[in-house]
Amino acid sequence: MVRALTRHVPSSFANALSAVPPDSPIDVALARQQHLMYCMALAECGATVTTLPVDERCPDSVFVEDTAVVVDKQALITRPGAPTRQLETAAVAVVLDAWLNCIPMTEPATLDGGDCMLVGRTMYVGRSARTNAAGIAQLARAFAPRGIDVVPIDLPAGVLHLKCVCSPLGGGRILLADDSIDRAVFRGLELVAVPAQESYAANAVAIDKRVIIAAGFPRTHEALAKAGFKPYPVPCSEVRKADGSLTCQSIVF
Ligand code: CIR
Repeated sequence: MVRALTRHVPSSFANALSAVPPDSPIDVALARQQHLMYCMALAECGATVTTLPVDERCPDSVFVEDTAVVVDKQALITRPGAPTRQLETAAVAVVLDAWLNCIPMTEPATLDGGDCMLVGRTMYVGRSARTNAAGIAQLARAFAPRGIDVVPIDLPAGVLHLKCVCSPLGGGRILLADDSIDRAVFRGLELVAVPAQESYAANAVAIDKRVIIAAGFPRTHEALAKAGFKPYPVPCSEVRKADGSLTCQSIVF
């Protein structure tokens, strides 16, 4: 059984973090519609979806991916790198604890789940403004007993998280934006290339052969279909204004 944990969009999402102020303000009603479509796509792809209630104190809480990293039946509850996001983890830990063995990350470590990409038994982790060396060390320690090899990766300038430019497709395959991370880093993996002008679409949620992608990226859609996947485009204009995309809206395990 595949589970997906998501979280409802608060009204305070209008004040979510963004590196650059968006051209137009976040439309919370539209964000809620798009979130619903995202949850429906997860269900359509075979996941059993659990959606946590709204927490108005946490504008960025829809980006639940950043709060936990799951491998097998174990979850590392993170300390998100943005201090305003550290309140988000408590509710996630409570619900994950029903299904998984949860380990809390401790100070001074910080890490965002968006920096972690599991491929087979390798966990690639971005060294980012959100994920520090102590966070990477605690990640490695948490999952070493499960045979996970942690591989840190330097991110290109201006990239928020590792999975902004790549995401796992299952079975040793990844989606990777051209002109982002050197392909040599992923030697041995099969790459599905996303053209540089569609790099936003390199963040996608794969469940078996089905892949939820951002709507409006025809070349990525075509590349995935050609590689044997079934793409499910969903609109995500509003999360994009807050530097979010697809994987960040769920924890799939
Ligand atoms: C933030 O800056 O933390 C949020 N506005 C966006 C987080 C997106 N998370 C992700 O891609 N994993």
